[in-house]
Amino acid sequence: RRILMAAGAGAITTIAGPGIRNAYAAEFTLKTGNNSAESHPQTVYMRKAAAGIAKDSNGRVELQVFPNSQLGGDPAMLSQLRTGALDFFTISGVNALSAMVPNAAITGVGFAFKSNEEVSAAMNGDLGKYIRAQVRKAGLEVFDQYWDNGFRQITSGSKPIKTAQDLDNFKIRVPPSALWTSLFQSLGASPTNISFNEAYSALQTKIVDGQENPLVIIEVSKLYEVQKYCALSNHMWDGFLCLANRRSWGRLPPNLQEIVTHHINSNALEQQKEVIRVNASLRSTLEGHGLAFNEVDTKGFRDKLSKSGFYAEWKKKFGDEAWGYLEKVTGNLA
Ligand code: X2X
Repeated sequence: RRILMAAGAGAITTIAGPGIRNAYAAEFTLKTGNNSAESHPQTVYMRKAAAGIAKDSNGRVELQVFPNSQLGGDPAMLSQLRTGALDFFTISGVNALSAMVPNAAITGVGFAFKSNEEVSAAMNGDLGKYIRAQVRKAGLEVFDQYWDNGFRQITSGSKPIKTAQDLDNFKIRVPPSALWTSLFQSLGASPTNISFNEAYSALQTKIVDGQENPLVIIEVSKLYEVQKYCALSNHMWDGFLCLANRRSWGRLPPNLQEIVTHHINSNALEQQKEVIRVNASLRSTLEGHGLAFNEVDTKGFRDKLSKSGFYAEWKKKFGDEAWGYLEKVTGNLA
């Protein structure tokens, strides 16, 4: 390979065909998947990580990025990760992962975090450490830095959502997750679990009236095409964990593990900044696409959650240790 490279890249282009491809393959090929669009910062920065890994490993490691649920919905990608068909997978701990690691969902407690500073303190502190330990106990590897998704907002195709009452019987798509279902049931809505790759068509065919996601996703996945209103509810913060299959990871020698870890974590840090920046700046862009924005009666939402017993129920489910790490950052949530 080195000799051919020295002869010039042109030579390779000329002779490379399907049968010859393997002669130039990396020593380690790793596949990673996600449910985000190509232009979502999650995909953009994962591709940057892949480029850095290829460069610093002198081509020995190739990280192939499959965005946009190309490999299937989140539950399917999680299964592939567990068997090793997929080596890496970035997914929200509140999403399908919570079926396997229930306490990874704790960041999704309604109205827990009030700012990006609180999120960062929690995820870089005891709560993040605790969540990653839970993931490892379940047999998966996880990188230390989280990837940001952002604070979530409710969109609707039928009517603006301003008060908790507006959610009564509102048909809303939520990811496949017990916490998400409980949160919206407690708010009086009628949630349906739908993987993200099927969310757009569920909105388009009006199987559901609405969904909730950060503005970046509403923009890059063009959800504004099938929704009319956006309520700035900030009802939940969400992020992604970069997971790895343990056997795939173990195949890499330590020096290559170090290169991969460095690029995944450093790009996650850049991705966090980018998502915060974009989520904060997209309102006028989305208004330009015809989405009508409104503020919500946050206190009314929170009161409804408290009265329904949501906080008490999930405190019991997550347990005192995990809940303690959360409240250390957020203050009392009951
Ligand atoms: O499924 C969603 O709504 C998404 C893309 O935000 C997550 O992965 C949790």
